[in-house]
Amino acid sequence: MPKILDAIVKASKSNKKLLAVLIDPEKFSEEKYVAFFQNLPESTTHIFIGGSTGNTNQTEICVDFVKAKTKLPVILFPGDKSQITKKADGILLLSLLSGRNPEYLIEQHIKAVPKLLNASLEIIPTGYLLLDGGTQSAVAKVSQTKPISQKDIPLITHTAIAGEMMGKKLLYLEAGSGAIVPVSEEIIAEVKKDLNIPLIVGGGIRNSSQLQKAFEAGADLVVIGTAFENDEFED
Ligand code: 1GP
Repeated sequence: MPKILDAIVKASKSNKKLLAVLIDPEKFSEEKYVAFFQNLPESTTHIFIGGSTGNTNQTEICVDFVKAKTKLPVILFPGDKSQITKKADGILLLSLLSGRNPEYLIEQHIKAVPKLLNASLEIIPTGYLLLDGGTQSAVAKVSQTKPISQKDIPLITHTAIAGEMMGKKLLYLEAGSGAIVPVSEEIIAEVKKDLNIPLIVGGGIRNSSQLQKAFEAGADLVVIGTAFENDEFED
């Protein structure tokens, strides 16, 4: 039973908004994250763990710590297969549909199979679109792909719908960690119009007004990393 996905789909259908806090295992340390968990917003529904670089060991230390601190679902959001650990509850199996690098469209997935086979991790096929967030993102650098311009709304919407038609269960619009310009409300609304799977939005969201606007435009789940990591989120 795909419990995590079912809950996200249900929430999306009943317009209950979800908030994932993202932890980058490379930046994780126990001292820093004790306070982080004390300050976690009450509205947090998921913990995502992952980054563009980083390895299994760092990810496992981070997952163990997080699981001891919270009962929220812990979902891997891996930059590559080395960040996969069975200790989490689920994994967003990301296909970087905005790019044309086979490594992130299929190669990493093939290499991940030995780790994923027989693991109790819930695997959630996710279409992942990198949009231009106004600065070079770690995703663009590591994946060696170009983000889609936020002006090219037809390309963004068609790529998102193609992802759904290919069987992805979630669609993630990413402006890149630390983006200067988050995904625009116009794009969120346009993508949401014809999409029948839950929509995730992340990158560069630093305050509750931006968070609210993303939800109102149609995001079902918003991901926030940097602002919480640096304790800079403004209410
Ligand atoms: C990055 O979308 C996430 O993959 C979160 O971005 O770190 O800018 O919040 P931020």
